[in-house]
Amino acid sequence: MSKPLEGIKIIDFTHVQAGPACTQLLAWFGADVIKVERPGSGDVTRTQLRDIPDVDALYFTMLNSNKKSLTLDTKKPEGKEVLEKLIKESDVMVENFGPGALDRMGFPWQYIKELNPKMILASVKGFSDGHHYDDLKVYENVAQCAGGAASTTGFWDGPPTISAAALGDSNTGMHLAIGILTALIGRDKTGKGQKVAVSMQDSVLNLCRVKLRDQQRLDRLGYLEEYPQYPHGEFSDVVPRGGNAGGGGQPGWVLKCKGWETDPNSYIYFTIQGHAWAPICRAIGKPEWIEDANYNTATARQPHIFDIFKTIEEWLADKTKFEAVDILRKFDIPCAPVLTMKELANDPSLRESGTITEVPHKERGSYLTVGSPIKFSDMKPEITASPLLGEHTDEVLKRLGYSSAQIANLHKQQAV
Ligand code: CAO
Repeated sequence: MSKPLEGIKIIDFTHVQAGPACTQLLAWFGADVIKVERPGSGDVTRTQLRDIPDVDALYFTMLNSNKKSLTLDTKKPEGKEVLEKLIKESDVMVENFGPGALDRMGFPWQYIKELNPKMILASVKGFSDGHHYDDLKVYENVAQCAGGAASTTGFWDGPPTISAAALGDSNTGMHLAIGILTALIGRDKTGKGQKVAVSMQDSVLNLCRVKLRDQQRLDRLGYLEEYPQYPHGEFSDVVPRGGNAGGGGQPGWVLKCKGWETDPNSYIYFTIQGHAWAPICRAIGKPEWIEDANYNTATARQPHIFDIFKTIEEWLADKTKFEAVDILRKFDIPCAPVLTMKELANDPSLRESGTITEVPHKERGSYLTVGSPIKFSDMKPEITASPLLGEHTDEVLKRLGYSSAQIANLHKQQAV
């Protein structure tokens, strides 16, 4: 089956996570993605947090599937020449170097555009161009702090907290992928390429949209009724950390289940959806609360919401998280067990759908990775292994018209 992005040629000049996550997604959907890496070392994640000596680390393999690897020292003249040829024949170039690195290398946007007016240059930086921090190098957690996630995550009596979800890295890569696809559609109409830039700060903030909503509500009202601080605690003039409170109009909390004393993940997330109050009362054996004026509206419940959660926890005390969810699902209550990475890795439904997938690799044997979270009716992306360093160098050079003798010479000149 042909894939929608087949024929789209992408120069993947990315490293670490934000850029590679973007190009990996496009490769799954059929794009021809050539990862350009420094000879000898390649993407730093090849060697970071290795679990097997001398074999590409999972950090690399899980972010670079379905790609080709071309080693090229783009600071040497012969490397620059190859990159120029690639730019002329490609559709997209993706990069996430530190600020100014591409310019210093001799490939500013102006020049790339001259080489190929149809080229789409897609860049990730920590901060957007012109921002007063636009000279900073940025990693995941830095972006979470700069984008508003850290100040609003965690508990009010603890420090700002980082999420394990890659809000700064992979999330920015996903934004960039949307930008690239938009620019490709735009190019079909205008015949012209353009530069697409996404900053990690902006991408985190985009996901913290509801917290900016809350800041404006707080400015106006002085309180936020769905936060645990209401009505008994204090609010300052900034959005506080709300622990595990629900971010929308539905109160919710992480509740203990049977075994929580020894299993740190024996919890469910329980949501009190306003219109589901009667089923909730029936599910937890409190039918008398259905019509009780102290309980039968969201406003009436809010002052003693934590007593309500405590009662639900008492009901949960003799049920595992899985048993609890099996009961609550019959009452249509939005809830889920708190799942561990081990449980997710072995989840038969995720294996079946391809969201967790096992990939054979030339040197590792096989490894687990997260497959495409996007499902199509007419296409199932097949996840193939990440490339070894320089695995496709000769193949790509041949495609660019280099002879065997020229390739051998290039190898000599590029040797580290
Ligand atoms: N051949 C020759 N040189 C190469 C090369 C190649 N194939 N590939 C990269 N380089 C050079 C670059 O030209 C640059 O050199 P100069 O600094 O001398 O101009 C250098 O390698 C890379 O620099 P860098 O600033 O990108 O790398 P770093 O390790 O110092 O910083 C990071 C890493 C991620 C902090 C920085 O790249 C960054 O801020 N990127 C933008 C934000 C981002 O994407 N962060 C997310 C990373 S995922 O957590």
